[in-house]
Amino acid sequence: MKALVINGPNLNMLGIREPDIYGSQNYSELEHICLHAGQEYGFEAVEVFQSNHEGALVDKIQEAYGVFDGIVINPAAYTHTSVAILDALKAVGLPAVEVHISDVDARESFRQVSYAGMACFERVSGEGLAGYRHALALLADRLK
Ligand code: CA2
Repeated sequence: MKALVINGPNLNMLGIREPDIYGSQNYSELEHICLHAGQEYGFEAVEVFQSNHEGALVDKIQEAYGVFDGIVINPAAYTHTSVAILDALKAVGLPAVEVHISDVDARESFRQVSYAGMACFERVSGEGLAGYRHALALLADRLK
């Protein structure tokens, strides 16, 4: 079982600003949580990727085909805008879990639309960085 964790724009800024919304842990801690959860749930490998660029996120999803068994994705702002990311997830057909650090449904109305979520079998939202661990648990259950 191999998992790819994908993070979208500005998530590399975690811990630097807006701690009231996204917490005070930084991006390295997010990576650590994912790698640790991967071991805990029996993944042979977990790769954690981040980009601020939509096309790079699409490329990474495509490259996952035949390499990874599932995807955990926080497309960040592209959640609410990107049909390209939705299409890439559909194209590779890998089981995917959508994760958000904040509770997007309790925020602005524009955050309540998720294109990527239409290609995901589950969504985790509002659990902070612990949500990544939860998402990997859901993915492991699905793959077993
Ligand atoms: O709650 C989430 O995980 C989001 O995907 C985060 C995105 C936001 O656009 C989504 O609506 C919900 C924003 C990520 C930006 O992260 C920052 C971290 C620190 C400082 C500023 C932004």
